[in-house]
Formats: sequence, C-alpha cells, structure tokens
Amino acid sequence: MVCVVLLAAGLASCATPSVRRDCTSGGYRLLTEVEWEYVARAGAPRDFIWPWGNDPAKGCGEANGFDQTTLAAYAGMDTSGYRIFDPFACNDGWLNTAPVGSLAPNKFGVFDMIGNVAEWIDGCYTSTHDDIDEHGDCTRRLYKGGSWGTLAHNTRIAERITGKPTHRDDSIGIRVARRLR
Ligand SMILES: [Ca+2]
Repeated sequence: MVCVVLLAAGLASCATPSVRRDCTSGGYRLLTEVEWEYVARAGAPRDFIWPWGNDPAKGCGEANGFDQTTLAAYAGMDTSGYRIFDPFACNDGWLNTAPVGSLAPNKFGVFDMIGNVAEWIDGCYTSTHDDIDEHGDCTRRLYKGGSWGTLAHNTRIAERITGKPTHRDDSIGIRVARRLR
C-alpha cells in the first residue's frame, strides 16, 4: 500500500533497499519510526505515555480516537472479544475522521499525530525502534498513532501496529516529510 500510494502520487518509495532514502519528487517520503515518535512526543518527557501525559482522558483536545462520541454511536456493541476495552473517557466530538485542523495541534504545532488516521511508517518491519531496517521483514510494515476507531491504549506513542504493505482501510493514511536543508 505504501508503495502504491507513493507511486500513485508520483512519489518514489524510500522503503526499498535499492532506493532507500534516495527520495525524488522533491524529497517527500514517509517518516521513520524514530522520526514519527519524535514529532508525536513533541518534547514531552520520556515517561509520558501520550504527548499530553499518562491519562488518556486528557487527550480529546488533540486526539480523535475511540471516544465517548464513538462509544455512544456503537452503544450495545459486543466488547467481549477485546482483551482491553478502554475508550477515551472524554469527548473529542468526532465519530469518524475529522478534517485536518479540527482539533488542537501538539506542542510542535503538528495536527493529528495521535488519532484521526494512523500513519504508515517508512521501511520494513524490525523488532526494535531502530530505523535501520535493511534487514527487516518487508512483508510487514508499521503504522502508528491510532485512528478515530482506536482504543486509548493503542494510541500510545510507543504502540507498534503492523500490517501487510497491501493492507488498506479507512483508519490508515500517510504523512509525508521532506528534508528542508
Ligand atoms: Ca472520536
């Protein structure tokens, strides 16, 4: 999916070893996991689970997740299959995706790092946060941040969710980056 999206948009993938980091099309590319976590944390202390602290209920000002709005829409849903079912105990006001800028930015001024749609990460899957992934598993890719339909614990900065590169649904998108100098 990453390659398909990037190529469809006229952007070369940075994720294959042969062209890794050799980005054309103005240098636009996906973020590495290390870069993504740096931007998502936005200067928050290392012991913060979310950018705003350790209480997910304080995140509805900047994160569109599975909140009380969503919970109300899905009232009566069967939650027995969830090992942890922890909707955000607050109200972000959005059932599904929200237009960019609908909620507050993080301390770096970046919108929607947590929630709204999860974001594909550059490179092949590795078992650590190391962004050197030439030896990674390229049948799996990471996406991070969680989405409008994601429970609180899966929107943690450190959370790592994997999917096949061909996977797509309405909860995953891309965020592009470009080196300025
Ligand atoms: Ca929501």
